[in-house]
Formats: sequence, C-alpha cells, structure tokens
Amino acid sequence: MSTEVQDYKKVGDQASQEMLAKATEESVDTCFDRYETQKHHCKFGTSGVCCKICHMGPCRITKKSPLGVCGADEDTIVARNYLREVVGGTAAHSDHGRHLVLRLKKVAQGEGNGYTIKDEKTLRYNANLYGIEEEGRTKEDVALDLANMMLQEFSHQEEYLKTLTLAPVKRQGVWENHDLKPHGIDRTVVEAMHRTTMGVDHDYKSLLMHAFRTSLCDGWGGSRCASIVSDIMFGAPKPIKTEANLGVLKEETVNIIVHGHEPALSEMLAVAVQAPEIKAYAKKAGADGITLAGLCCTANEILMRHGVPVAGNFLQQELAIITGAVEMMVIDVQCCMPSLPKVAESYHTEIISTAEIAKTVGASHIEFNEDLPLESAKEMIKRAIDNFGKRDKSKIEIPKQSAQMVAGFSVDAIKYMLGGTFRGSFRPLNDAIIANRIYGLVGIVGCSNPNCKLEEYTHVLTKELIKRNVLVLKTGCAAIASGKAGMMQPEIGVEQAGDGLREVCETVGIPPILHMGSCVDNSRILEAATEVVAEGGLGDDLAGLPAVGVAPEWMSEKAIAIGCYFVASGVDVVLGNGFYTSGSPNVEKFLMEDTKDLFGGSFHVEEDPLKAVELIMNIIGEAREALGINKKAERKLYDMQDRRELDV
Ligand code: BF8
Repeated sequence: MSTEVQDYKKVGDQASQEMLAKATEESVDTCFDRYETQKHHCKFGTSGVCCKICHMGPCRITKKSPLGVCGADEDTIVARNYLREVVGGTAAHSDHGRHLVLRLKKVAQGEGNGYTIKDEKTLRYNANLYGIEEEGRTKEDVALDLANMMLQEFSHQEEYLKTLTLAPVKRQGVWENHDLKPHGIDRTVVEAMHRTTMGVDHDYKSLLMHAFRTSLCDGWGGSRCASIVSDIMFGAPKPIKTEANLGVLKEETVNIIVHGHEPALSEMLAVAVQAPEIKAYAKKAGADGITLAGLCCTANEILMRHGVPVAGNFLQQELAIITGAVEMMVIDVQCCMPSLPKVAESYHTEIISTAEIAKTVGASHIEFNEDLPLESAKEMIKRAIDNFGKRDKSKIEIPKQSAQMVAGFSVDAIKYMLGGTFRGSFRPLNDAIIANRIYGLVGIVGCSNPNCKLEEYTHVLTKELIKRNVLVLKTGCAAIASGKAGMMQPEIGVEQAGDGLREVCETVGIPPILHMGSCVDNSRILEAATEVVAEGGLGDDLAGLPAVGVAPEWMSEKAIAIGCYFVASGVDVVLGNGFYTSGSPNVEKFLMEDTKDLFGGSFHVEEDPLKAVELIMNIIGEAREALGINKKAERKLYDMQDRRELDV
C-alpha cells in the first residue's frame, strides 16, 4: 500500500480547501496537518507484526527475529491483531444497536418519555420476520417481545444468532458447513478477546475464521438491530430532499452541528428546534432562526428521516468549526476526533459530549437525560443560542458550496419505488439486471481518509460505475461525498448514467445512486441483496450475485468488520487501501484468496480507482456469465410476453 500523501491543500472539494486555507491563516491544526507529521508510518505497525498482547515484549517480527518471546510467528501476530480490529468494529456497531433496543424496550413498557413507536408497520413487519405473533396484539406488546428477542441476540450463550435465519437458505448452509454461525454478540466478542490473549489461539486460520464469525454478529446482528429499531422508533426512511456541505451553515442563524452515530439525541434535537419557545429564544438573541446540521453518520440518520442538512463527513468535522459560525457541536459516539475542543479554542464553538461512554477532554459533558429527552434537547439548544452573541465576526467565513441531494432509500422505499404500494417488489430490478440494462449492483461505503486525495477515489469510481450501467448503493461518509458533489440529485445522476441504467431509473423514478443511510445501515444492503435473491432469476445465494462491495477511502475498524461480513456473506469487497496484514503472506492469502473458496467472496485491494472499476466490472461479468445472463443489453423494457419468455 502506498502511504505517499498528497499535498493537503489538494483535497477534492472546494469548501474543504477554503477552510484548510483559513485554518493555516489562523494557525489552527487539523487532521490534514497532523497526517503530515505522522506520515512516516512505523513499518511494524502497518504490516501488523508488532505484538503488545503480553508484557514480555513488545515483540516485532523481522527476518532476524522471526518469533516473539513466546514463539508467536508473523501469522499468529498479524491474525490476532486483525481479529481485534474486527472486534472493535463489531462492538461499536453492536453497542449502538443495544442502546436503541434498550430504548425500544422502555417505550414498549410505557416509559418512552417522548420516544414512541413511530412506524408500526415496520414493527409488525419485523416481528413477523422473527416469528413473533403480532396479530391482534397491541404495538407495545409486540415491541416488547421484539426488544426482548433482540436483547437475546446479545446474550445467547448456546443458541445461534437468530437473524442469520433471514439470510438465503443456501448462505445459512455455507455458515453451517464452515462452523461460522456465531452465538450471541457478547459471547462472540468476549471469546474473540479470549482467543487473542497470550497463549490461546495461535492458528492464523482459526483466528481469521473467528474474525469472520464475529463480523456476522455485526452485519446480521448489532447493525441489523440498530437499523430495524431506528426505523421503528423514528420511521423507516423514504426519499427526501436535503442539502450537503459546509455551505448549509448560515451566517444569520444559530448553527448547531450534531456529530457521531446514535440517532436518539439528534432525533430529539430535530424535534426541539421546531418548538415555538426555542424559535422565540433564538430571535431574542438576534438570530434569524436555528440551523441544525449533521456530520458523519448522525447526519445520515437525521437526513434520511427529516431532511436535516449535512454539514459534511468525517474529515470535515474540524473544518466545520473553522467556519467560525458554529455555536455548538454536539457529539455522541464514534468517529468524533479528540482534537475538536482544541480546534474550538480558536473560535466560540462549544463542544458538548453527551454519551456516558464517550468523554473528551476539553468538551463540556452534558449527559443526555433519557428520562427528559425533549427538555434535555431544548436546554442544549438554548445553551447554543446563548453562544450566538459570543461570535468573533472577523473569523466568520462560511464556504458557499452545498449541493441538493435526495436520500432516504430504505429497502421498503426501494420496493415501493419499484412497484408501488400494492405491487412493491424487487422484480423490476431483477428483470433489469437479467436483461442487462443494469449490469450489476455495487455498494460503495465507508469513510474518508487523509492518506489519499479527499473523495477523489469515491467520485471517480461512482461516476465510472453508473456510466457503465451499475446501480450504486451508498452509505456512510461515501454517501455524503456523493451528496456534496451533487451526484445525488436524481437529474444529474441520471444524466451521467449509461443508457440502460438511465432508462430504468427514468421508468421507475429512482436515481442511479441510492443513499441507504449510515454505516449500521450497511445491513440494509444485505437486506436488499437478500430480497434480490428471494425475487428469483439471479441464483439462490448472495454469493454469485452480480454485486460487489467497495470501501474506497476507509479508515475505521468498523469498515473492516463491514468488509468481513460482506465477504462472509459471499460478496467480493474491493478496498482502496490495504489492511495492516502485509507482514504475513499467509494471512493476506487467506483474506484475498482462500475466502473465495470458503465463502464465495474475498477481499481485493486496488489503490487506483480506474483499475478498481475494471476489477469490479470483471467480478460482475464473471457472476453474470455463471448466471447465464451475460448477453447484450435488451433495447427496450420487457412487456409481460417478453418476461414469460425469459430464458432463466
Ligand atoms: O460509521 S463512514 S468515518 S462516520 S466509520 Fe466514521 Fe467511516 Fe464515516 Fe459513520 Ni462509518
């Protein structure tokens, strides 16, 4: 993997460039500067051969010292480190899910304190999926059973994760045959830490298999629970218009940014900013209203449901403060840089940490009061309004750039768009794939990372793929990147799409790039792929679908867990930069090759986005060939007669 860094001023998007220039003028350090000082990476770290698991070391594997003090070789050390990264990612997504499930339980018990079951249809649909009797029962009773069932997904000691049964039957067989089915999430994570402690599991293959087993707890467990419960309590997303990039901040309004991942607080803030007394309070302070905007996946959660604008993605969190126009940044968990209070020292911005498990030195910690959530949210907003008068006007500079976008494509919303209320199904999508108007499906997910030119890879890849008739599904910061670039305006996306994809998009009214939500919502991509299999005509497993996952600019342990559960589900995953595994050719071979035989999908690393496009097209082409659908695109949409004659 190349660690060559671009000039930090060469970030792709203009708004970020302007803020970086301002940061330099005002002597404010950002992650881009710190990347420069950190860029001579330790080769033991990047190759994964540094072991700090016991205190006889640290041991580092070299040609001259090929074994650690205990005798662990590079394969054991690299695989152990890798498994611990997967554990980190799985734990983060799952704990997020757990908090939401616990909240749903309280709602069901009549202690919602402002939270409700907003989407009864989604509740009953999912209760049915899990075999929970719902007919003739109150929504609270059903929700209580569902919440208790989901809590057991964490605590099962002997039973397997129940959500696995929602996967195609053939996939369940693959997991069974390879002994990959995880027990409860908590048990699996604890076991992973046990396996990787000194003197336990030393077989790299056994360690890596547990990495894939653990990852299933994420995609089919914790993340899936998080998405389902969020939809039940806050509403399943539907297509909604909004705007993205730093230009959504306004000079004349109080600007509050919500940043992190869990939607519970941000949902309440979205409600509270609408309260008449809050609006009046802002007016009294001389502001022309309040702008609530999101960053990272909290942004994705509230934009998918309320159309709340997105200030930016991961690498823009410091840049938002540098506008000098942010009164408050409310952070919860995950991807919130510890540098935020330091950056905020140069401005009037107050950083408020809100989660008991996520404290940051220099931030004011105001724990979110779960018993009085709306009041708690209003107090926070009033505090932000009080900061409005503390602005240093000479430091305010808000970039003009922002782009309109459409988001909100839950699986249910896609089904509805494809077939309407009464005929909602994936049939038109499957038919379009079979007829080669849509060549395949690609999920582009994950972060932004200063180790490459900001968002360039994501943009090149996205544009090239839609041009080649690939329908793109997006989540996380990769989705925000496309939103900022204007690619999520259906008209613009459609204009850039190839003829076949364009025709389908225009006919059914979907854009060629579908924003499906936050990173836990990658479980929606699995759900969509499962629907495609169930619809028929494209094989009987997730493996073999003309579909690929890509994490172009990933940086987080969570992205590794996501990649692993895609691969374990049979989907090939292309990474824009590699893992910390190069110190063990055996581990790399297992991840990049052996997994293909085991699961039907494997990892691939490709740093060049155009070469990645070729690689993806080849993987999809091979899948189409195997399915017997690699024929020339049909020139028109099928009528019923044509459909009956389909040779599949
Ligand atoms: O969980 S894409 S930088 S914000 S880790 Fe973080 Fe990566 Fe963004 Fe959402 Ni996902």
